[in-house]
Order: sequence, then structure tokens, then C-alpha cells
Amino acid sequence: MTNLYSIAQNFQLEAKITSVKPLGEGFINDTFIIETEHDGPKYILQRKNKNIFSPIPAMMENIQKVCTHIKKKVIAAGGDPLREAMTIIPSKDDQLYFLDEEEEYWAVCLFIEDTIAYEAAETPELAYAGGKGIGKFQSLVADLKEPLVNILPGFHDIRYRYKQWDKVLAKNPVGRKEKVSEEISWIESRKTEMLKFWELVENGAIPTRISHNDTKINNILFDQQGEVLCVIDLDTVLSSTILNDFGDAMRTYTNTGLEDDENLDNVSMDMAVFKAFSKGYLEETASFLSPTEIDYLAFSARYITYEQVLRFLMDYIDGDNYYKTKSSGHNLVRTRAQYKLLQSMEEQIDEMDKFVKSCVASLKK
Ligand code: GN1
Ligand code: MG
Repeated sequence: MTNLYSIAQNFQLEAKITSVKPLGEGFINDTFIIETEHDGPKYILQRKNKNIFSPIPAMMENIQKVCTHIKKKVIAAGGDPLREAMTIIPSKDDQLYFLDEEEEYWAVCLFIEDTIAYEAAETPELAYAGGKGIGKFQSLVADLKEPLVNILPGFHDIRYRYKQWDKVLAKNPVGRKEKVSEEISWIESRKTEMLKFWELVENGAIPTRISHNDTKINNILFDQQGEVLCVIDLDTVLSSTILNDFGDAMRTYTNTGLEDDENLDNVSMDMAVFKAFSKGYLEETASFLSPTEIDYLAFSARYITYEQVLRFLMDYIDGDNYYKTKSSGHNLVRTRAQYKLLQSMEEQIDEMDKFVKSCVASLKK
């Protein structure tokens, strides 16, 4: 078994370690918290999933570039760079990661005290603050000129997802395909419109910018006053459409139920939360978003939720290789709950779109 204590000792920590304990519910990496003696700083230790992120050293370089850029701006604005940006702690041999004897990659960052990570947008006020936070993050990185390595080719690219999908369905490795023909039809019936949207990204009608790509609500730290302090979990930062970030935030903020709710009656899209987040987001971004980005903002919530239905269902059919699961049917429960959310968005898409447009119009006055 991995000795977490001896792994942690390979990093440049300021004080002697007292404990290393599991933290959070990430689906991809394994996350731990390191505590140190005499109320010294705490740190986050992560085993990065090398089956998903590859190569990890390039991913860590990407994260460092983004953090360094944000820190400079925070300092210029008189803020606290240790609280308003992630701080990567290098290994004792000055690398951004530590490679252990089992060829596993580990990374450490500073734990930011006195913050709250929410699992749901409890109020529209929180959603408004969340929208401002993601909008600010995007404007902070908008002028980062250093190129990022695309360590996740095709991450939110639906054409790439269909390629994976076709392969998994053809292979049907654990004989689950036959049990989910209805769920498969949910994916197939929306293929044309999803491809049409992605074509706009491919042909440049929707610009490519630095985006976070995993803006679910628990990847954002709020301060005690309810403002966004820092956007975390930067593993997926890359150049893509920033509509991914708006869409993925809406997938998680607006859901009245859980991502894996067994009771579908709990799941729907909360319009008040949608509006509050959009308002906060657009206040920060309307000045630089293109007309086409604005046209597809509401649609991006559908797009990312649809992609998530596909990814959960595909992983179920594939025998649960990608996401961590709590039971053999977990990915199917997630699929159905996310599909319920998708349907709710589809019912409300006209109002969502109208709100975005009216918000932009009033901000531009
Ligand atoms: C994963 O890493 P985590 O748990 O924040 C996933 C996202 C999914 C999300 C579903 C690299 O996010 O894309 O939307 O689970 N991250 C990766 O909740 O695949
Ligand atoms: Mg993540």
C-alpha cells in the first residue's frame, strides 16, 4: 500500500507533517489533505490520474502557467496571491510533481483556509457570485499568451465523443448495451444538432480561448462573504470554447437534485439559478464575448449536459472504466438523472435564451 506520509515528504513543505487524510469526492484523481505541526500550513496532495491526463508533466506546466498569470494580476490589483490563486508546491527536486516507484504522479498545492466549496447552488445569490467568479476567471486568463499543451484532445468535442461512443458500442465489453436501448436512443436522436454546434467551433465561428472545462460548482472556492475567491481543479485548462465553462456550470448550479439522484422527481433546471448565474457571468464577460458566443450561451448548458449523459452512459456500457463508481449501476443512475436535467433544460430553452439576450442588451446600454 502506498505510504502517503512518505509521498508527502518529497515536497517542499514548510513544516513537519502531522497527518495525511482523504478529502472530497473527485471522480478522477485521489485527493488528500496534509496537516502540519503547530498550526502550520495545510496542503492538498493529489495522485493525478495518468490514464486520463497525459502527459502529467505537461498538465502541471499548464496549471503553473495559469496560476502564475493569475497571481501577477491579483498582486497588481492589491489582492492576496496565496488566497486568490492556486499555489503549486514543488517537489524537493524542484519539479511540479513527484513520480513514485509505482510510476504514479503526485502533486501538492497549498490549502486555502476559511473557504467554502458548495455541492449545490443553495440560493440565486450564490449562483450570481459563482457566475461573476467564472466570468472573472475567464477575463483573467484571456490575455495569457503562453501556449498550453492540449493534454486532453477532444475533451468537450462531441465529434471525438461519438468516435469513442461508436467503439464502445461495437465492443459492448460487458454485455450491457442490450439493457439500455432507450438510453442509447436519447443520444442518437440529438446527434445532428450537437454536431452542428461543434462545427461552429471547428470552423472558428465560435472562437477558441483559454477555458477551465470543469466548472462544476465544487471546483470553486467561495469566501465566508459568499464571493468567489479562487477557481480550483485546473487539470483541464486548455484552449477550447469558453461556452464549455458556462455550460458545465449550469449543469451543476441549476440542478435541483443530485448529479446521481435516484429520485428523478428531484431533478430539474432551476430557472432562477440560471438567471442569477447568467447575470453575474455576463456582467464580467459581455464586453468581450462575440455575438455568436452569446447566441449559443444558453444552448451550451444543453450541450454540456447532453455530453455528460453520453459520457456516463458510455462508461456504463464500457464496464465503468473512467469514472469512480459506488455500485455497478452508478453510471446508469447518473445517466438517467442527467437526462432528466437535459429534458428540463430543453423545455425551458426559449426562456433561457431570451434572458441571456435581454441581459446582454441591458449591459450594453
Ligand atoms: C469529472 O474531476 P472532477 O470530478 O471534478 C470530469 C468532468 C465531469 C465530472 C462529472 C477530467 O470531474 O469532466 O464533468 O467528473 N473530469 C474529467 O461530475 O473527466
Ligand atoms: Mg477535475
